[in-house]
Amino acid sequence: MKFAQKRSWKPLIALLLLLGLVAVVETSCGDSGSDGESAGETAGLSADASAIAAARGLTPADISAALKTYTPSGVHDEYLMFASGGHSGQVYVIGMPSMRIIKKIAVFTPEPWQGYGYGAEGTMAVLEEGDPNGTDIRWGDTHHPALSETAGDYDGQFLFINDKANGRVAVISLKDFETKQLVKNPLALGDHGGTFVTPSTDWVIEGGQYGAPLGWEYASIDDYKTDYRGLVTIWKFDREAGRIDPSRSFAIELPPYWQDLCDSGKLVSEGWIFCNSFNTEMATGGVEDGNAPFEAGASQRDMDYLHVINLDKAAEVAAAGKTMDVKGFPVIPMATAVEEGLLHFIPEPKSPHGVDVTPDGKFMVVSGKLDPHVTIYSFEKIQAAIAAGGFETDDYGIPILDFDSVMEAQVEVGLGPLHTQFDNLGYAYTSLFLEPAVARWALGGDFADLHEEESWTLVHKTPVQYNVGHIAAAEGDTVSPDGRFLVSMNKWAIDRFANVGPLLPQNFQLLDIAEPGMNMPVLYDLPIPDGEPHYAQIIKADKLDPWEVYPEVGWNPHTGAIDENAVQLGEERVERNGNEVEIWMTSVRSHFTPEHVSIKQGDHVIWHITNVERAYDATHGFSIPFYNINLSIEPGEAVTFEFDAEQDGVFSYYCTEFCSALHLEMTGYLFVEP
Ligand code: RUQ
Ligand code: CUA
Repeated sequence: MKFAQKRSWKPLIALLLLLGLVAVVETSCGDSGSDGESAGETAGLSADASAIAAARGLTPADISAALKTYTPSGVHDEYLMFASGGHSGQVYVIGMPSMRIIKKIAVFTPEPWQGYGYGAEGTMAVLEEGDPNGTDIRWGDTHHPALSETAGDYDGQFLFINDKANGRVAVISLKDFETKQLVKNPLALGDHGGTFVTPSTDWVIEGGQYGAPLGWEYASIDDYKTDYRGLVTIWKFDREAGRIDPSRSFAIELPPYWQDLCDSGKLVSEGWIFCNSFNTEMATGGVEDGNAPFEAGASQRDMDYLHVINLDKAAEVAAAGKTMDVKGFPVIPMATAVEEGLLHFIPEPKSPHGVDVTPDGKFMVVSGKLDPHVTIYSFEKIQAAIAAGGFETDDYGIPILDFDSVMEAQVEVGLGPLHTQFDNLGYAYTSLFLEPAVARWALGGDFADLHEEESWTLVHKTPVQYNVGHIAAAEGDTVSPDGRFLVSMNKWAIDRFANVGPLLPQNFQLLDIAEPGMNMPVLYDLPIPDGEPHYAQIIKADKLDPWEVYPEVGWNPHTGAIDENAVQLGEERVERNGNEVEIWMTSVRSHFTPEHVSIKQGDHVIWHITNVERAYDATHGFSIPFYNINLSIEPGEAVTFEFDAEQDGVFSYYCTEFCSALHLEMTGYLFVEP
């Protein structure tokens, strides 16, 4: 009788009809709430459908959620979400609304399926260029993915993501979904507020985090105020090359506050960036020596500082060479930034975390973890305050704008507000870590025309399970968000899934935000078996145009051209030059040529393989035991690896992808004669 009390079934029946689930349509759909009827009878569902719903204990809300997310076999998702893979150092690609995981992109961590970091020269080189001082760092704490933009809209060409733990930024091409570049920040060992792109992707912003001496020198913590610094790094992106160009990049020296997240201005505020900070107390910790722990020391003040940076001006100053050199990298000194008028602070409450610019670029929304409000600043008022001058300054001489003169509004949203996203209905959404919930609130300014609620007011909250960090809405960081769907990226999963031991997955919950007002239900829970994915961006799938196979046979994905050692069918060979042996091999269903390779113990081996297939999905793997070689060679791809044959014996190499009926026969022998 559970279903008898539910609301009208008519919309649901219409949906079921669309899906062909209703075999028998009753002419008189019972009034909702009529006593004594079963769900099926009330709804006019087919006997089959209502029996399934009853057996599984599904409510009408469940069935509606299923209908909104179920994606039949072969039907593609309308959106793709690129989610940070957290400590896995990778990126997840997830279809929406189905919430099916479609791919994992290897970024900072070797990944065997993709043959990333197991011999293939291109991938080894990418990983190595991210190594600080030549030290192998083989993981990352990925935080904030950023899709490339053109005129403030995702353009589907590139993805950037940072590694908080080691202060690195990655560039991924969305032509083949492969990592092309890792950039190690020469100034800092860690970061956080990255990556964020400017509306045309001229610049990729990497904000800092914990104060430290620039260039990772040693300095005593007693000299924190003089020797430790904060930082924001501005990487130049060369779209043509598909790479960050460190030689045209620069950084800005900041006080040793802990810069946190950043966002780029857009439209009216294009050319500006906004980074928040905490620990303006400059607490230095040392709880073991009787000092206040960081958590207390760094949250004493009611206000920290939003950093307002004129990026266009900073780029001019850097180009004019008004920089200091730290480890060969140009840094605009704080004093220069003040002199040039490119850096201002705004007080922001309390223990700030997220800063997000509205789609029209007119407002900056800040959340303080310990303040139940979001605070909204007006870009116009910020400009007026800067023009008016007459500022107070902080200890480092940075001008501070008056809070009241630049604040537009505050909205009380609830406990532990963190991050804000936007939709197409004039609403903003803020994650509430402590409640935990997602709050919908009504924007003001030009957005007021889009909704019926009063500007700058809370509209609704949907509880989420549990402890939400970031949220991501469809096209939510662009100048024209799509609305419709929002994903709550929850850090705790507790009771949502089967017990899998003390280490639990994270929980991504899909929310339906298509309707205005108070209806904002959770539709789906997706467990993410990696800790801890932070942020995601969601792009309309039809904006992507990836290759199905590499453009030509012999393609090197890391140079973006035909490889000089590409091998065509019939050109396979083995050549010896002293104790160096070079092999040119092809792969095609279902054999490698050659199938026998005979060398001597102690030889240096250079091995090229070209997958000459032109068929979609005809990938071959290649593995050699003992030597830690494992490749994935996609159709058209040319790969090279090298090793010293120190171990003698007979080694079966084989294709690791089940590519054909005779895949098991796709093998060969490497003979290493003692
Ligand atoms: S952060 S959960 Cu690393 Cu983006 Cu706020
Ligand atoms: Cu090629 Cu299996």
